[in-house]
Amino acid sequence: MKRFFIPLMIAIFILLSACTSSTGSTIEIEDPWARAAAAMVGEMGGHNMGDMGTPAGNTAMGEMQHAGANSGAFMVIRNNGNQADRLIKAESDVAEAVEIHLSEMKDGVMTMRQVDGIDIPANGQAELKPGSYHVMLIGLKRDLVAGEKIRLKLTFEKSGSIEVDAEVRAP
Ligand SMILES: [Cu+2]
Repeated sequence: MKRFFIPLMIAIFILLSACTSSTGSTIEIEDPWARAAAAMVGEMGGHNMGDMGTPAGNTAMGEMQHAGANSGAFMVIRNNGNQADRLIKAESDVAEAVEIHLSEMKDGVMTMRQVDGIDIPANGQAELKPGSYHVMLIGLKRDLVAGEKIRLKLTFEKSGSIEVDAEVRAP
């Protein structure tokens, strides 16, 4: 009996550790959503950008009023693990390009810039919200209509890729 016992314990131990490591992701995405926006660059979008004479993404208006063709996605990213992780990439089929951005107040003006990633502390969270970190959807290929869902693929340094459906909400 004792002969079997030790190998059995070893086998169980290996199984358990394989399970916990393959469960892998300790990342949880809460309440993902994207801002409704029209893809077309028509009367509004087109000439507005030209008239302003400033590069997109560096205007005083922040992400609220990009020419119609952009949108933003927001969520809370929870890390239930004991190791810090980092969001390093975001992708979606609905936009030509997807970047990770940070909006900030600078001298009373809302600006935003691209960042390399967003740290998700161990047993902590990062909040992506208007006026702060966000996933920038640049060059919408189609309208984002309130009520529908769009697929986002988020890639983390340690946890790999996670796909989520973000609900489109009216601005
Ligand atoms: Cu942005």
